[in-house]
Amino acid sequence: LSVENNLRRALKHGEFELYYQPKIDIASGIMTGAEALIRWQDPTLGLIHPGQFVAIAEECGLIVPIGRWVLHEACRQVQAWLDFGLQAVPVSVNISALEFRHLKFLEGVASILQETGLAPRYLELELTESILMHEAEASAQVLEKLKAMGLQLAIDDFGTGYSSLSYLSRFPIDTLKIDQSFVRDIARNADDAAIVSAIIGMGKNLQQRVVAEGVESSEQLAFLKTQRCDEAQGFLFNHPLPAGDFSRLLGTRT
Ligand code: G
Ligand code: G
Ligand code: MN
Ligand code: NA
Repeated sequence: LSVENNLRRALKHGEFELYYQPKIDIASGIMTGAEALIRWQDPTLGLIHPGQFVAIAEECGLIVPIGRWVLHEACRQVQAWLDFGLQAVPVSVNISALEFRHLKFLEGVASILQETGLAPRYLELELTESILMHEAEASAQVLEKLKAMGLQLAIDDFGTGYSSLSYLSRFPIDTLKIDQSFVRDIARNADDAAIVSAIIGMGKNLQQRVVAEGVESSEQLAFLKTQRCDEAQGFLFNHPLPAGDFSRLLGTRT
């Protein structure tokens, strides 16, 4: 209960912050996008990672207003980069099940885009397989509406949930993000290498971009390159960065 009260206070007092982690086009090395990752700057405890509070926020429903804040802040920030003349990239936002199923989710996304003036192609939503497969027909309809609005859609942690492959091909998904648990040992473990290759091949056939998450070594990157994986995200390139540091990265791009 006290964490819940602290989360309410954090929302009210502006203690949340977004960090941004670049996604890199493997063939060219160019940054193609970034994932927004929430952090909580508690006045006494310091920087708190989402692993320590997102599940609690989901249990008490506070993830809905927190998620709205995240979406608004991400859109506001990208529009600010554009207004500043920086070559901004699309930003991906993690969406919780409760947010996605909220009756006002679509309305909320639309009003945030309107309030911030951001072109919808700069916003990507990351959804997990379990979010989508729970009431798959209803999910498909929400996804179609988001696509009609012009947003990008990604499946996060791909491979860890269970997707019906027939649904997967019918959902209007732009991007598959391979979960980092499969990427970790690709250079050494033949089974993980086979799984990652299969996901890349499937993405190609379904015309979806494939992003490998958690890329930490040049050996992992070399393998992904041989398999023609589209993009990579991970500590090999950048850790998640505060907005100021990320802005400098945008400013120094050629
Ligand atoms: O760095 P990392 O600790 O940022 O993130 C840990 C987990 O928290 C990941 O599973 C990530 O998807 C989730 N997460 C990060 N930011 C957000 C957010 O803004 N909203 C939601 N719902 N989850 C987030
Ligand atoms: O579930 P999701 O994919 O949204 O979670 C992203 C999480 O992965 C965040 O906690 C982020 O900080 C973390 N992360 C990003 N890059 C790396 C990496 O190269 N290695 C590891 N171990 N974690 C990473
Ligand atoms: Mn994610
Ligand atoms: Na992920």
